[in-house]
Amino acid sequence: GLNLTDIQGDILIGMKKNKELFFFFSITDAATFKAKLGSDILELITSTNQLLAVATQPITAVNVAFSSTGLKALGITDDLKDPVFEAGMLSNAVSDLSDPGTGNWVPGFVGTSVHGVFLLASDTIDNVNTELANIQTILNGSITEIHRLQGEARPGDQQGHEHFGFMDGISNPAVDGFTPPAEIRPGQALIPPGIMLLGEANDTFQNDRPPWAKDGSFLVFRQMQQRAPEFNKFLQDHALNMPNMTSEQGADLLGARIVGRWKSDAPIDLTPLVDDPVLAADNQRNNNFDFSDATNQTRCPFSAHIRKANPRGDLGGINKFPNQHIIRAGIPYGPEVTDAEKASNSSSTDPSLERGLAFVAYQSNIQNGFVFLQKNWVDNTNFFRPGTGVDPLIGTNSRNSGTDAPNTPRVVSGLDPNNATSTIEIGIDFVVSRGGEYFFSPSLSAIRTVLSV
Ligand code: N7H
Repeated sequence: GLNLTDIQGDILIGMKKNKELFFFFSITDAATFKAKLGSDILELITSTNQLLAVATQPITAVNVAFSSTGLKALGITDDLKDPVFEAGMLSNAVSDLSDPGTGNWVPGFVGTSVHGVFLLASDTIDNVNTELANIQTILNGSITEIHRLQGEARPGDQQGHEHFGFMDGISNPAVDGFTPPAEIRPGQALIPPGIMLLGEANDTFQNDRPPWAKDGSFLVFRQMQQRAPEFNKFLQDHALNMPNMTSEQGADLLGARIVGRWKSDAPIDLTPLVDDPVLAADNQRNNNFDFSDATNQTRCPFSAHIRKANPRGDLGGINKFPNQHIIRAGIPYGPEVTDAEKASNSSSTDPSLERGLAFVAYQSNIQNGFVFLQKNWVDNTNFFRPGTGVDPLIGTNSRNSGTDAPNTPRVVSGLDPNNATSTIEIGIDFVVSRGGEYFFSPSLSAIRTVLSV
């Protein structure tokens, strides 16, 4: 079995708290940092095992991960065998991730000064800030802050939903040797542990990594701004015209077809025309589909976000592409849409009103995981059929891996259930990349025996 006391808690199970702070730092005094990492920080790091039972969960869960420049700052020169991690996100954001450049990036992500990130998760922001202050005191000036992003679950009945209103974070793959067989949900992919953890079974470079890298995982971080008022306005303006549906219902249907799930989480492949909250709440049914209707898109468009990001039966079954899986562990950030934004149908330019998704994805091979999903599927106009278009939800008009010209509206087909070949032009990006970085989330023993010595 896996050594769950040695694997950081966010990777396989997720810290799953209502508040999570991402604190990006630069190491300014490596000797002090290493000494404190081993003597005092290590004992604060939350393992997978600790998160499994409520009784052992700390008040504030703490994880830490390092960028490739961060590992170098600590004097680590071993090759982790992941060129995408090695080069950093700045190198492939345009070529692989369709970012239009770094004009929209948080300044701290531009460059190579982010050495690491602390992930602090708890029930309250006070708890998180107390733990951050504790860590900063321990580290005694050996790091400086580059950027922080305070994630928080949305309030009231929107808890668990992201800023476009959809339930998120439901479909992660089950991991062989970790997920108890009785808890594997019908329709859920079951992947070998090495797709998530370096050095485990089916890791591409299982026998080729430095031994200390075993049971670590690569953490992809992206700050993805969501233009919720613009998204909602688009749905209203392009509400699908269906018999016996109000225009509001037609707008909801369009949203569901763009995502592939209703706001409740019910998959449209199972309930194509009307939301079904009972189905959504049923763990045995809400993931049990494989897009078997591969012809006329009356159930789910080929372009739907969840079909682009995990095509399931389209490519011959949920386990046919075993390397193309990530575990998502993100959380929304930013305030609710204000009345003024609602009234103007546009996102405020006030930085304190920025909202979106603090996107986190784990995998053992960034090229096969996140980059493949983003480049070969999400941003590829011809996936999984010629003319499908890029992902209508998170795709951008500056994409470069498709066949459409950059900076023109993205043309998406299949969204209208009445006419699968008709297309919709989307002239605005609903999601704007504010940048990010690639990190390595090491095992606790790696921190003890290598990173802190
Ligand atoms: Fe997506 N959203 O909240 O609307 N995503 N996603 N994602 N996503 C999913 O299954 C969303 C993004 C995947 O197995 C759901 O948990 C938003 C990126 C994958 O069926 C919803 C953003 C990438 C799945 C969203 C965003 C992915 C998935 C359905 C950005 C990878 C699982 C609920 C702001 C490149 C698919 C759920 C499956 C599901 C949303 C980004 C990938 C609602 C708003 C960048 C693999």
